[in-house]
Amino acid sequence: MGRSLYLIVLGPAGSGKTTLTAAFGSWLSEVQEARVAYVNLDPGADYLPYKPDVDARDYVTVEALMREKGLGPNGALVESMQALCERETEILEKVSRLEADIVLVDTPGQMELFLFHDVGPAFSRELAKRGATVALVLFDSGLAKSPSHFATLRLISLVVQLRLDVPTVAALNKGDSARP
Ligand SMILES: Nc1nc2c(ncn2[C@@H]2O[C@H](COP(=O)(O)OP(=O)(O)OP(=O)(O)O)[C@@H](O)[C@H]2O)c(=O)[nH]1
Ligand SMILES: [Mg+2]
Repeated sequence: MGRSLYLIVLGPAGSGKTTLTAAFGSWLSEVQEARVAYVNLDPGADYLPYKPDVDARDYVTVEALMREKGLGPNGALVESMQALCERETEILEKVSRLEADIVLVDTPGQMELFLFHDVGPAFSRELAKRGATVALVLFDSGLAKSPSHFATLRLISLVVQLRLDVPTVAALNKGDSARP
């Protein structure tokens, strides 16, 4: 089995991670004829426009934690990151078995939880041992309205690079909805 390229898609809430994961994956498989696999690491995801080959929600969901432990959405999200960390070996084993040229990894909306908890760095470190790993950090282009906005986005992507310790590409997304 050949080694895969892992692309970890990150970005602030609503920056278009899930939509881009699905659209980029379709383009890669249909136009580039690449073998694509999808990993969802967002335990809070409701609907996904792609079919995940490995899904965090098989291990933990934010909804179940809220119901079973009486937690609010943020408390449940923090707890779900801990649960993912505990199942990390199992999840990574599944990811390692994927036969794909490129594995697209969709991450939680609350980027800071994934980054500042152990879970994000632990996953990227382990993926990087298995194949070339790159982080793609998306920003809603509507937020880059001035040089200071743009500098802030660059700083956020630097934080991603420092935490995940893999090459990081920052990209302005939702270009069609940007207003002058
Ligand atoms: N106009 C426009 N809307 C987009 C684009 N990409 C995503 N959206 C919309 O933006 C919203 C958020 O998109 P998602 O793909 O769910 O974003 P996300 O970063 O995965 O969101 P969370 O996981 O909740 O943080 C949805 O309503 C999408 O339809 C785009 O390129 N252009
Ligand atoms: Mg999403």
